[in-house]
Amino acid sequence: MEDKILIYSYRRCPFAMRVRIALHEKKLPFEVVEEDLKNFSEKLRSLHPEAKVPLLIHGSRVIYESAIITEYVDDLPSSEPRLMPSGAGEKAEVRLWTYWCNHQFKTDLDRFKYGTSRFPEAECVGAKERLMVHLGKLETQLSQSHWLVGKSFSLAEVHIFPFVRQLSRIQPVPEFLSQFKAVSKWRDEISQRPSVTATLTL
Ligand SMILES: N[C@@H](CCC(=O)N[C@@H](CS)C(=O)NCC(=O)O)C(=O)O
Repeated sequence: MEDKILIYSYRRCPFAMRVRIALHEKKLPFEVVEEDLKNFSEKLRSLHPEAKVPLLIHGSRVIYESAIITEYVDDLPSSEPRLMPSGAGEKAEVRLWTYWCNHQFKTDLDRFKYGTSRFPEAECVGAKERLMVHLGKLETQLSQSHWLVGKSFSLAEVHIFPFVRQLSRIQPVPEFLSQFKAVSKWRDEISQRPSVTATLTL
């Protein structure tokens, strides 16, 4: 692969973490422009219509939206392993987990984590209970199957793990997390993957 891959990232951003994990899993060399969340560079602002990280530049291509970037990276020729399963049904499952993460899990995680310092009180009421329902959904899946989709680590893990990690890094650690034993085991196993440990040092 000739063109250099450059990502605009922010160390603590779970969306950017998705992209860094995917690139490490695929063993694709890349360079990182570390952005300051409170003061994005002019370059990033000029390239991203919503001024957000992550953003990827590959040759003349500019790609944003983390789950679009990870699919792009996965589709690059001669890059292995494939992180998106090959069957139509399993592809749809990965995209459904991603949709659920972006629209449900993350929504309630943010309301639980930040509360009324960021969100209207009405949105925060019941956030913990909704989050526990979401964790129950993950727990059910991971009690039946080692991975979220199919028989191997996939983009479903790449997309969801950073948010489960974010939840478990809240201080004090939410006491209800220990109830979700399969989720905790899954998170701890993924935390040890070289792609994740490499990502955490960036
Ligand atoms: N849907 C986007 C979300 C990216 C996102 O929200 N990134 C945050 C940092 S974690 C950001 O850049 N926020 C800046 C802002 O919203 O002004 C994706 O998947 O890439």
